[in-house]
Amino acid sequence: MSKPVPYRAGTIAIVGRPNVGKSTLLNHLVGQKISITSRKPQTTRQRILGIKTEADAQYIFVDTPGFQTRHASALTKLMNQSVTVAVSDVDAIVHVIEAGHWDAGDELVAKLLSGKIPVVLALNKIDHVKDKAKVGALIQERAAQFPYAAMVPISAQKGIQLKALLGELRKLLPEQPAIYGEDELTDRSERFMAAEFIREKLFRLLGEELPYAVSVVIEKFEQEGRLRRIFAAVIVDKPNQKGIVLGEGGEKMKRIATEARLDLEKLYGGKVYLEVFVKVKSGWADDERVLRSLGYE
Ligand SMILES: Nc1nc2c(ncn2[C@@H]2O[C@H](COP(=O)(O)OP(=O)(O)OP(=O)(O)O)[C@@H](O)[C@H]2O)c(=O)[nH]1
Ligand SMILES: [Mg+2]
Repeated sequence: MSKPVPYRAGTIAIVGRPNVGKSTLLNHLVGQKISITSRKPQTTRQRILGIKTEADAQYIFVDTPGFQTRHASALTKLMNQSVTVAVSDVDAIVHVIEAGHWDAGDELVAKLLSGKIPVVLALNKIDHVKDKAKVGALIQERAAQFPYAAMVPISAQKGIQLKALLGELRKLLPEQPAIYGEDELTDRSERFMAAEFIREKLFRLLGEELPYAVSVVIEKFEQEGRLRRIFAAVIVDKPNQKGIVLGEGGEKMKRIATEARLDLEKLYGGKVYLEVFVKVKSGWADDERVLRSLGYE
């Protein structure tokens, strides 16, 4: 008779330099959009859990901000700190890099990994790589540098080889019962998700620099049956940025709010009434006290 498969559950930190596809990976693994993504680096600012429960295992993924050296501010300091904390207290780590590419940013992340917690190297965006030999060469090079538990080329966006990645991760989780309920997808509140989804639209719809000068606070969140009524403030750094966020005749803000509302309705499974204002708070990203009041940990 074959032995029953033991149940495994544990926490896995997803780390890497900015923009390698960590949040895209978390969303695909969990099967639901939880963590915001954009083509701009430093989209994720705070740690967020994404929980995947299967018949034989529960994977508790921790998405983290991209570990970085640029834009030194109190905000980036807190972002880097959250990565350092995340990698110290988990059962396994996925280090995400771009397939066929290794640079100083990746090296900096590798230095955070002590060797005590097993690391799986995920070589992401393979759909984007023309020269597959480069991926093989990098795998050999990395294997000589660090005792990875596994190395898996993947595409987070196209869902390529994610089963193989999960298989490797399962082996690294302790045998224990599930920690979260079957229907739980994240540890974050609906309020937090609302602020994040609005921030995603700001990242996607504003120019190159402005997204880094904005933050979002939920001022009121009410629920009446299946309707959520949300009042949010977009915090900008300088008075002239207010007009840019609003756009001509408020058009830009209208689009930001509409796109955020549609995403939130999908996430909550109910109607959303969303009102978004813009407020000026100078130097918010440089002041740790202001950051804490805005909800940054
Ligand atoms: N071609 C391709 N693009 C991808 C893949 N995975 C992610 N991307 C893109 O890479 C960009 C960054 O993705 P994110 O998931 O926001 O990256 P991140 O690592 O979370 O970034 P930060 O939170 O800023 O550190 C987005 O434009 C994604 O669509 C992939 O497998 N293939
Ligand atoms: Mg991210």
